[in-house]
Amino acid sequence: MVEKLNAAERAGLAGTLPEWTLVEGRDAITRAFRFKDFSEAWGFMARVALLAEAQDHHPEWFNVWNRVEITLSTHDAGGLSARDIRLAQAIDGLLPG
Ligand code: H2B
Repeated sequence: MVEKLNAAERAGLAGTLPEWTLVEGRDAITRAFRFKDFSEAWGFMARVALLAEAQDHHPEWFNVWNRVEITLSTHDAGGLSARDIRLAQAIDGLLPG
């Protein structure tokens, strides 16, 4: 059983994942990414897919050409869990800078 984030963990979200925002109306976080072109966006998605498989935790996502939007939530928990934080941090780690 996966536990949802507690109040203290939620309070820390803005600090640990400043680029991610809470989704209105559901217990999930989201981040939008923009790349040079489709090839760059798809390359990023391929790297995210490998992370997701390694963590056995998978994104909900949307892609149009150079844009990728990723939403993370733990279906097994019915909301945000530490698995989402871990995957979001790993995704952020793929980006330059
Ligand atoms: N991804 C997400 N986002 N939430 C889950 O609850 C989840 C998952 N569960 N990936 C995993 C796979 C589960 O279905 C497998 C059986 O471990």
